Amino acid sequence: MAVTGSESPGCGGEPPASGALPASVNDCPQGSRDTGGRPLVVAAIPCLDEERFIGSVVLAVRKYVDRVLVIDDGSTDASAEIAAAAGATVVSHGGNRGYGAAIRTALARGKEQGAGVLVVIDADGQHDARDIPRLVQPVLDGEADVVIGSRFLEKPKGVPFYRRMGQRVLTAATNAGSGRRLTDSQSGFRAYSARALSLLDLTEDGMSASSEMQFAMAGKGLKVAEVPIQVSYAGQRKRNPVGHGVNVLSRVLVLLSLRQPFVLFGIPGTLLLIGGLLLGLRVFDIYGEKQELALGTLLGAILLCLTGVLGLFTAIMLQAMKELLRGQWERFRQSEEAELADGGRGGD
Ligand SMILES: Nc1nc2c(ncn2[C@@H]2O[C@H](COP(=O)(O)OP(=O)(O)OP(=O)(O)O)[C@@H](O)[C@H]2O)c(=O)[nH]1
Ligand SMILES: [Mg+2]
Repeated sequence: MAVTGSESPGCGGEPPASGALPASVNDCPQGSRDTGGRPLVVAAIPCLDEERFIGSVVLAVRKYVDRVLVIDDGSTDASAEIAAAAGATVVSHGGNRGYGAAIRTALARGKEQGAGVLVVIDADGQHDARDIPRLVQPVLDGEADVVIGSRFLEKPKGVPFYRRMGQRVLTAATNAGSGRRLTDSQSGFRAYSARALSLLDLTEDGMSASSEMQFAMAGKGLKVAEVPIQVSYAGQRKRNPVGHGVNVLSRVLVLLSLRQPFVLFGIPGTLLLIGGLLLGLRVFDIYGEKQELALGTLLGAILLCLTGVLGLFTAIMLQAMKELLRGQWERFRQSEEAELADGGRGGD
């Protein structure tokens, strides 16, 4: 993992202009400043081929944070060069590892740099950097570990209908799976506390990372807040919304089945098995009353019992896989962190 650009701790240094938020860092060549004792606010921007927007996004974000990191994920355009020229530190994956992998790198880098708050914001200019202070404030006040910029907390302006519907389905599935009720499970505009950075543990490489985050936040007992944001959809869309929606939804189901196999398979399996056994008893009843075999009821009972046993078996298998994967994932994380530390030593 390569790092370009540089941070200049100590650049600037006066206390924030207003409240607990950092003052502008426009006068600071690499977007970094001495925080004078207040929590360090770092922004991380996952980026893939965003040369049209990344420069202006970095410049806009720098006004509200101490440092800007751009996690470049194998962009084939000039994104990395423009981001560095605009004052960001570019962390390069060297190839496309996916949005979720970029978020993992962002969290790890934020933690490594001692961020009191890490803001993650998209590189394509859809988010408004002026919203950063409102996202950061609940973390600074100790009211939240994760603050999500929600497009749906207030009436969304200019969000196309098909997107609203798609987002609603993904949020409903993620809420049901995680047990946490949020209005926008897929927002890429978020702020994290230092506690969240050290506790969140993600595995998803793709766009389903936002849903996985909601599972992880619930699992770790993190305090979550939402603040309303408006998003611009003026530019061209980059991904097919149907393919994107199906992909995230299927990953949410996989996540749920791996995290809570007994909820997804064990409970329905048990209910089906009980239903099958009761139907089986009914077959005996009918035979006792009429001396005839109720073939339809018998077939129904066999089908229910088989499906129930299959559900229970799947739940047990997934539980065993979960235990196995936990060890594997720990090893993978350790090697990823070692790689990140090597990159940091080589480039920072
Ligand atoms: N590092 C990294 N960033 C990515 C990847 N895919 C997307 N991104 C960035 O993640 C952010 C969100 O991705 P988008 O493709 O804009 O997703 P979206 O906002 O849901 O979709 P649109 O409405 O079409 O813009 C943008 O800043 C992208 O540049 C990736 O594979 N790696
Ligand atoms: Mg976008």
